[in-house]
Amino acid sequence: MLKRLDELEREGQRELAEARDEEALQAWKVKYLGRSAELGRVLDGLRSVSKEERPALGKRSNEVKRAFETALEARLGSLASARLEHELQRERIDVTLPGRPLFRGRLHPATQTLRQILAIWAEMGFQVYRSRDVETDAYNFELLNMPAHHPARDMWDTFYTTTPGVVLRTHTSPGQIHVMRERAPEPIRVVLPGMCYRYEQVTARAEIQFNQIEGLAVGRNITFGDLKGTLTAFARRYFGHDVRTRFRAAHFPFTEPSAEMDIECFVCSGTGCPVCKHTGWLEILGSGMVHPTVLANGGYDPEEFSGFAFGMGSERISMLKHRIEDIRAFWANDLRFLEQF
Ligand code: FA5
Repeated sequence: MLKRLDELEREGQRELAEARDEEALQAWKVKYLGRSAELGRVLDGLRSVSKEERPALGKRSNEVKRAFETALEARLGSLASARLEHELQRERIDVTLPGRPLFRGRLHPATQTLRQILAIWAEMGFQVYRSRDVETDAYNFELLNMPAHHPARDMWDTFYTTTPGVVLRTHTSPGQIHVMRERAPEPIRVVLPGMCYRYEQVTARAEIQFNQIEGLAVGRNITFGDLKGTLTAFARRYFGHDVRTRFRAAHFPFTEPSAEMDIECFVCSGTGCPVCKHTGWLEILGSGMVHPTVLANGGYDPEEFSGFAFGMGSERISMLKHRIEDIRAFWANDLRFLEQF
């Protein structure tokens, strides 16, 4: 009997070593450790063995059983790790590696500037009013106090459409008439952002399309002092609290009096440099008190109401703030430029 147990152990271990997959291991388990396995039968038959033989035989049977169980456990373990190894080789994905960064788009620098400027005007109580890009001659010129053949029309080189009397707006000022006609006789405090179009020679400072932000305030007691105070407050919020400003007399047919506002050149602090063309000042906007004719065209009695208006080119302002030397960079779609913002 003991001899048979030794043989059984050898056979079992040999067959176990030959089992290649889980199915074979299961079959091996049934054969060597199952209910009707030979080893089980030996243990069952212990009672019929003589008292003297019984302890040695029992001990040996249990040894073989434990040896089989341990060996099976080890084989199952090594099979599982071999399978894992195989899977890892096949998949070749290392889930512990950091992910690839996704390319994130960003807002165009012109949009960023528009939003920054509009946010400041919003803080100062100005609502955004959107007006159309394609305008009639009447809104772009006539209602702004520039009748047909008025020489001031030459200030704006205009794109005419094939429809007579329809133009691409040359400035955001026609929006003034739209908003006044919509709101009269209520007080107004709005900013009107939008693209403007001019049939101009394209240069480092001038594009054929550019954004302007118009502003309009209409009420009963609005003075030139309000205009100066409001525009100075804006310049301080946008360019920094100690920026110096100045107003110069100018002419626009739709404002009287009219003024252009300059800020002190922040490159040279006013001492003169190529950026400010050695004047120490940089022009940022045109402005003035709304002309009585324009107020009347908008539906406000100029005897009772007054107002101020201004118009700034937002790309030009962005160029000053970020020291951009050529306005053409805004619409050239060059990622090297765009990615800097
Ligand atoms: C006007 O267009 C007036 N409508 C502004 C205004 C509004 C005055 C309300 C009074 C009351 P001007 O043509 O100067 O003015 O243009 C205003 C701003 O637009 C300029 O200061 C400049 O910043 C910008 N701008 C004008 N032409 C161009 C251009 N070709 N390319 C880029 N920006 C331009």
